[in-house]
Amino acid sequence: MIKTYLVTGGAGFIGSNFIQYILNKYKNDIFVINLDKLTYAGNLNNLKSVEKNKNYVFVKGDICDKKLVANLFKKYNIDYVVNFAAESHVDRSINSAEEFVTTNVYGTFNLLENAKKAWQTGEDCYKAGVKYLQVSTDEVYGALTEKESSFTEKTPICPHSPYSASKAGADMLVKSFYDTHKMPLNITRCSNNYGPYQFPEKLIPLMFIKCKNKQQLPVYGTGLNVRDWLYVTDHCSAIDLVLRKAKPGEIYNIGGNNEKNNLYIVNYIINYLSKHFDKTISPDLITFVKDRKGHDFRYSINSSKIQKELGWKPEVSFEKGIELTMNWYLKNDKWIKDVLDGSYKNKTT
Ligand code: NAD
Ligand code: TDX
Repeated sequence: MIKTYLVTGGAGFIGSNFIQYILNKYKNDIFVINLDKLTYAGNLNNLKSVEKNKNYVFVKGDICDKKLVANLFKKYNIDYVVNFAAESHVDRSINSAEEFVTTNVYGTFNLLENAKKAWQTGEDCYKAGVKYLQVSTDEVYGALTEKESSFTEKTPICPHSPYSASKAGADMLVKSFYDTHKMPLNITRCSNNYGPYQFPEKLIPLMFIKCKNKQQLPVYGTGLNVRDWLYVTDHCSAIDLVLRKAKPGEIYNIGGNNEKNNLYIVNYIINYLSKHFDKTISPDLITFVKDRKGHDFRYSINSSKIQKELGWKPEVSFEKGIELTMNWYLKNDKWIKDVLDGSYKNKTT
């Protein structure tokens, strides 16, 4: 039986990697509808490799649009919803949070409500084999000090930024649809991703581009804040596994055991580019700038639950993942140029 996916936010960084991952893995056994509003973060150049695939269709639209989402459920026999659509950048949420609340909270509610209507066959009963998966983040747990132990699924939710608060709000709504209506769903909470197609507002692609152009590298505060880095295809494989294998109602943390501080990451990029691109690139480019407001000190994920229950493990080491990422950005000048000059926005189908 062909499985039909509604992937939202599939033109963004992780969503586009996920669509390529599943089409490559399941081929003719799946059909994928990509619903994306194409905000500044949506880029159809990310999906060139699949745009002619007969098992894939792109729909430009908003997850908050009630009619549109209801119509998609009427038109297609959707088995899986994977909700990547979100405003995802912490700094933007500090400057202006409204879109974060609208898309991340209301948009999630609209998807849940429509999936429930389409899938429900009786009180607390649903069509066989359907599932809603909410792609959440480790940031909903708040921040750790240097010594505290990693976040588990039992760590209390304690978000600090408007971004993480909106993601936490969405998580609570999703959980309520399980607790109240027994809707078949899961939540995944992943650590910082990196890899091809990441929008260059996030640390790794931003530093890569600036470094390559020998521009100053803006490190917030002391540069000692810690993130737990995971290569994007390892996130995709975890989502795939949770969607297909996990018991409804379960929450899974996903992480690669790769805690690094920001200065380590920036120096790694500098060394990589000075070795493989231009040997005059040096740490002199590092510039310490004003700290991010409410800057979470450290994220660290304990992913033993998904490893034990579903047999997931990360396949790509940090060194390999950075090499793959740097080489991808080095080879994809045109992708970068189109993002920087805004011409990526001209592609709408
Ligand atoms: P992204 O910003 O690169 O992409 C988001 C996508 O969602 C874009 O294509 C955008 O056009 C689309 N979108 C935004 N608002 C929409 C709306 N109202 N309707 C339809 N589409 C809309 O984000 P990303 O980094 O790929 O993250 C994807 C998801 O994974 C997010 O939910 C994020 O919270 C979560 N997450 C990200 C990371 C990370 O490190 N990037 C880590 C853990 C979890
Ligand atoms: O210019 C910069 N300088 C800098 O020092 C930028 C953009 C970031 N930083 C620091 C802030 C963070 O400590 O680097 C670290 C990583 O920053 P981001 O790439 O903005 O990621 P983060 O804030 O950790 O959030 C990310 O991980 C979890 C994603 O953006 C979220 O969508 C995801 O949920």
